[in-house]
Amino acid sequence: MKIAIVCYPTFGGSGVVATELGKALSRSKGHEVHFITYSHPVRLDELGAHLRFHEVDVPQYVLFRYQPYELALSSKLVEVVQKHQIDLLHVHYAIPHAYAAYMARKMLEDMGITLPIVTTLHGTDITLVGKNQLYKPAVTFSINHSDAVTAVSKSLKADTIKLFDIKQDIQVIPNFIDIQKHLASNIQCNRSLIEPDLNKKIITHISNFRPLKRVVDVLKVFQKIKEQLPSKLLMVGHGPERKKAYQYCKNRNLLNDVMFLGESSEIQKILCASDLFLLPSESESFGLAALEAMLHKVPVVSTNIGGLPEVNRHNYSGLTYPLGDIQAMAEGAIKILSNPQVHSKFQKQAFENAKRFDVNGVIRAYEKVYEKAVMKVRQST
Ligand code: GMT
Repeated sequence: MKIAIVCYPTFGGSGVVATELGKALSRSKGHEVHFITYSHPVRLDELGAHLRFHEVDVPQYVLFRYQPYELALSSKLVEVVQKHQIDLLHVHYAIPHAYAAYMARKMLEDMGITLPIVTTLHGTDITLVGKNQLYKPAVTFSINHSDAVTAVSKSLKADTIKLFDIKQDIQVIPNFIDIQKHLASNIQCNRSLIEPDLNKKIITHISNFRPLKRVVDVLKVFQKIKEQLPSKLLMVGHGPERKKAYQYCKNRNLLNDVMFLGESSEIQKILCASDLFLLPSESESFGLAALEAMLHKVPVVSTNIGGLPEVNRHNYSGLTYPLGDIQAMAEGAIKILSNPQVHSKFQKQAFENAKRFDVNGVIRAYEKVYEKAVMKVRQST
């Protein structure tokens, strides 16, 4: 099949999932995959005859206060679909991708070309941005006019049905990791590069530092852990709350124990050296970073919000707590970290839990959705 994937090219979860999905579809199933987005996706580290990238260029006109990205995207979609005889379009994130996809489909219809559209909902396109009254009609319309819709967790599916007037079936297909690729990668884990004192516990947080990630809660939990156990915190990522988090540490003399690493392409090296992962978010449709931590045998202490309990099983892969319960999160983390037997049990269980999300099952599920969408469009023409 020739599949075009539209996504955000950044470090964010939806872009990572879309890129890894495209790579896996091409590598293990022989599909031809075309990524269409405004810059080279960060995780797209291989290109070839079956894996292509098309940049959406938005001409800048001083005449316009806002440059029309959707217009440029839908025009690019039409161009790529025609040129490469694309069979199906898979858009990740409803805003504005599903909307632009619909416009492209309409333009293509005029040229006698039919284009099935699959939309995958990721989270903030529904729970934060999408439910805004300003966008709601466009998001509802785009979801209802897709040929198939998937959501990355049961929780996100329920939120979508609650917040929008949905006349579509929504299939839950979780995010994924690639166990075989991970095992084959054989990472040389050098913990001492991060912390020479091997007695110190390494705690990690990875996010885009948006307010909903509650990075100050991460720091507060860490402070409590540090009172009981020698430890170091790695803050990985960049975003609006980074300055606030840095200032918090500076004011409390924490900068010797907290490292701000920025956005990193060396997540594997960071996670393989980590003892615990913290994710105290106030909203999370899935929590891909937590799953990636589990793949590296890192237990997760998180909130029990949104899709997180579907990913992080309480008392198995880690522990989950109500939003803002700093004391409980710290006590839970200390319980895991202070006893080597308990820690090792959680490490093994975290990895076992990650296996439930292996790429192979997920790829097959997406292929079935694609086949159904193609059939649906064929039958209606
Ligand atoms: O919040 C982020 O980390 C970015 C955001 C995105 O759109 O890339 O992540 C969303 O999609 C990820 C992949 O499906 C999920 O793992 C995240 O939980 C989800 N974020 C939220 O729901 C807040």
